[in-house]
Amino acid sequence: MIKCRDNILIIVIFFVTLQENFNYHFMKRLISTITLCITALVLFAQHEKPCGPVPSENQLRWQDMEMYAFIHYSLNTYTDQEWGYGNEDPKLFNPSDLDCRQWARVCKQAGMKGIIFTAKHHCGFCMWPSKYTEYSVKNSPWKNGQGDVVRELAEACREEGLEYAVYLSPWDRNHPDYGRPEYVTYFRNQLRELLTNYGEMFEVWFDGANGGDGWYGGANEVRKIDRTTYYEWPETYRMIRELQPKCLIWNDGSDRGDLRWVGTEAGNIGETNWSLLNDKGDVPYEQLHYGVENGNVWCPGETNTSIRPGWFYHETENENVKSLSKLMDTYYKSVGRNSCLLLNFPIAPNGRIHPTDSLRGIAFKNMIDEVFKTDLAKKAKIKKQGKETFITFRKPTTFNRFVVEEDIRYGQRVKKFSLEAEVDGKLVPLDDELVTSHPSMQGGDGGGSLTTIGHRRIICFPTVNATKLRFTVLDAKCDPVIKRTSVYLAPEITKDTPDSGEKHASDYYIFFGADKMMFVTLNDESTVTAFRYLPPQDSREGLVTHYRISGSTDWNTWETLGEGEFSNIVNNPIWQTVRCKPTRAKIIRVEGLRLAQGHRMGYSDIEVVTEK
Ligand code: FUL
Repeated sequence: MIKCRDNILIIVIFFVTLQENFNYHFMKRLISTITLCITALVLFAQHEKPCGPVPSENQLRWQDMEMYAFIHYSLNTYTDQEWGYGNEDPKLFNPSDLDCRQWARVCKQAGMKGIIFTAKHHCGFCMWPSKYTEYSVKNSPWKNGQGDVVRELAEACREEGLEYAVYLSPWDRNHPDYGRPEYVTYFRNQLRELLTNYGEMFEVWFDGANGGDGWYGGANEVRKIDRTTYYEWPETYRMIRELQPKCLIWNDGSDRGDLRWVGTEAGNIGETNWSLLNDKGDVPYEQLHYGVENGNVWCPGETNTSIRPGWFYHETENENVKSLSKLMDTYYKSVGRNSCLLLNFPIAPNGRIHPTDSLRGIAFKNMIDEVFKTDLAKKAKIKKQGKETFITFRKPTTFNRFVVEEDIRYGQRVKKFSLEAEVDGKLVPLDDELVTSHPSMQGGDGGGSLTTIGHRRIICFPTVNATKLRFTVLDAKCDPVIKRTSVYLAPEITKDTPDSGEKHASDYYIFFGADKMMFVTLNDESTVTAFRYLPPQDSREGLVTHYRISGSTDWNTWETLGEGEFSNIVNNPIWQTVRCKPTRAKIIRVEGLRLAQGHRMGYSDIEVVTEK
């Protein structure tokens, strides 16, 4: 619009000059009228000035990416863990068939516009030969220590025309100095290597998991840090801005980056989603998930989730790759809610994306293309009348998706809107069938409960056959600037539930022996091969982060089946599986050695896996 306004001004000057050179009365009048009209246009264009905070050039470019991939790959891939402790042997890293080009090809075909790679996860192992540590690929057998995964991936992305970026975990369970100022210098040195040696990056992702127990050079202790001060983020941000001016900064802490986490790893953002936060202070879950309506900085939400339950590859999850309907649901609840989707593809131990994940990713992209192939509004008459838009179809038309976009260059404006379809001569309200939460936002006033729009809002509703659609902006911060209204008919897809293919004991009885001790008694003595725990889903209360599991046949002698940490269970409260050597047991004892919150251990579901 700015450019357009400049052009209009040039035309005005042109006509004024032209007018001065004409003597004919008629021509003079005609030219004055045209000049007047154009001046009115200029004034109108000026009317569309920003309303509240607006996105930067970088944020605008980012928003248009819509979908990009995460790749989780590290020593965890070889230890079957989600979080390494920091003492895992670098010699474990020896993929037979590592192929970054395969990753890039798959991601591209899955509709991803870029890749963010775990250059360093919490275990501290570096996937590039950093000169600041020995804990890296240079001490692995892969390519005799001469390899550099970050370089191979950066090159593969460039070849495929994908953007490239890195994840650098601030928490480092390997480094002896973690928790001391020396570590922050080390962290910054590593970041500088990544920012300078591998070409342009579109984003830098810093994880929010910070501090806890770890190896720390052999200290084996708990180290706590103050997230708001320890890393001296403002200094690090200055370095990033200087070295990579086009790079977006991800942060979920108190220092405002360019993007925010959405408070969950389940793959959804609030149906009400303001791309705004306040520039100061901590950001609680509600603000991460829904944004802040009157926030004073532009900070859009990035929805991150994995194509499998976990972030790293686990063979046991091969049957649990997300279904097409689940992925579409994620798409509607991220891209369709004014967010971008960061979808993770884990790398298997051979160094490639597993075929099930790649096929599912590609099917996902095909389905998106299929749904949004034909905009039915293109064949209809669209009439704007104040805050209402009428889409009148030539004949009764069947549809179930509505897409609307604001021109966010002028800020995010719409607070509330409604959607109605004319069916058999009567207007029926259309609600977002994917909205289940946030009661304060439920208007319950028939189609008036739809809230924010932003870059794009997709409304899914049961299929209707209608002659007309009415879209009404009911409340907005300033005059709405709507740039798209489209209508689609999405094919039905069956909701399939993946099956893990294992036998689970169904005849058991659970009781608590103490606040943090649970017993599971099986009807018959069996050979137990795994224990599974689904933590509480709605709160951290009672959620077990560290466990010990034992089995017994007689209540007297107990054999330990497993002991350890349920890594990342707070942010990603999925089923946790503890495998054990086949052990005869009738009673399983579960001890919650540490809880995320509260005093009494909690659970949503329990499974005992036995030999058939
Ligand atoms: C989390 C981490 O702790 C997980 O391991 C994973 O990397 C995810 C993307 O972020 O907070």
